[in-house]
Amino acid sequence: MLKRTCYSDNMKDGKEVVLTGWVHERRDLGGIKFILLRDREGIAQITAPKKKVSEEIFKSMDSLGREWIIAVKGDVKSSPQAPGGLEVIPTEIEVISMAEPSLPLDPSEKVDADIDTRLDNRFLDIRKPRVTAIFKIRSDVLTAAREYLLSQAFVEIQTPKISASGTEGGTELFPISYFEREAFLAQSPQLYKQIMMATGMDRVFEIAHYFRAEESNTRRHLSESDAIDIEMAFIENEEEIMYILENLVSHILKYVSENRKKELDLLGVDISPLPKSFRRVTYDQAISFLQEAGFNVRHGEDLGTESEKALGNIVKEKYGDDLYFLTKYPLSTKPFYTNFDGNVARAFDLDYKGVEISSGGQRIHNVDILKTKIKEKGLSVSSFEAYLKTFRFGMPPHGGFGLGIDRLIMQMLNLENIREGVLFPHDRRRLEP
Ligand code: AMO
Repeated sequence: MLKRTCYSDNMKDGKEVVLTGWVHERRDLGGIKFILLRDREGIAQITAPKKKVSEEIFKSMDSLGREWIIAVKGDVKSSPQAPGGLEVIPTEIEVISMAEPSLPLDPSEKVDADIDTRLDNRFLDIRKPRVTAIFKIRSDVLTAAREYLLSQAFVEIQTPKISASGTEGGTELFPISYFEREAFLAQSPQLYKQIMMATGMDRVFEIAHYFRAEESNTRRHLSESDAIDIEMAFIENEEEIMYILENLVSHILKYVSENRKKELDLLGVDISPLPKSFRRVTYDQAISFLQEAGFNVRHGEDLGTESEKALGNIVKEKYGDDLYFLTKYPLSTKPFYTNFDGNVARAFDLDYKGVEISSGGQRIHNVDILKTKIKEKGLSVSSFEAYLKTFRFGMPPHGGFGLGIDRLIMQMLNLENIREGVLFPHDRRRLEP
């Protein structure tokens, strides 16, 4: 097999190259034939003028089908009309793998496909340069997140994904049979990351997969999703956590805008301007903004999807901001572990263009108060024994957040559906591929 010497975006005029990739398109103008060859980094034009290539090559180009995999050896020439201003005059073409002629999805995007057809044929869908671009950006989001958190003395950890209890409210749990007992797939690393604060490790983060049995099939919920979670100790208030979160998100956006210009252009996305610190909108302000705009929202309730979306538009119109914190929620809307001042939770959400991408806050670190709050939420103290024990032998004040990676990608890249930014999304209806 011919061995690839470079990707399509790294060819040099006058050099001999071997490219490997998929037949994106074929054109025959009689005296000259073209193949558009697609690889991971773009599309290269293979140009075969009858007079300049061997008869064998000229003929063999007719037999190639769409999405066949080929290796092409040839000479690079400048050509103003070709993608990237270069074309390859082939001296050898090798067929590596053939494709059936009737494709279930068109990777050249000449024929539109709905989201279900795309996801049913995800391996073909991801061949589209615009879809590949999303996953290159996603990889950079994780690189940038690790870079920032490590620079702030966070230690990366992994915690169990099989749990004895839920953390974020019982209804969204996936029960599993665990030998003779019932167990659940992890909804978040909440209890473990808090337990880590009793170990002396101070600042930890985890990037992992979580499971929630979301009943409704919305454009922003998945059964399996990914998150960046942090927990940090010796804090005075939730502002210290918000500081880390805004700097983390700013770093991610900056990193992507600097390293993925080509991919962002392909997706038609401009993620500037890049704010360093994000506006704080209190829950009370948010409710008044929504009521003034005629929305029927009641003080004391969590904001629903529609209110969040409307608030996103209001904040954008009033202040020009895409990213903003929602602070000072009523305590009743937050989980049992949330610290508080009276009826106000010391917790926050981070919204991006009207969608919640993160939530977090300062936690309760007094074990007696924690037990009271567990009971108040109608949960049983005994099922939290292993967690509660760690609060009895020296637990510093602490807090953290969970940042949904899939939601961040969806909002950053203006994707219509969260599923577009996930390789193989699973939801209530979809378990395959
Ligand atoms: P929360 O439940 O708000 O907080 O989740 C944190 C973030 O995770 C993302 N997310 C989801 N994304 C896609 N599909 C889902 N079904 C889904 N559920 C959640 C969202 C959300 O903002 N333990 C707390 C975090 C903390 O306080 O540290 C928690 O899990 O972007």
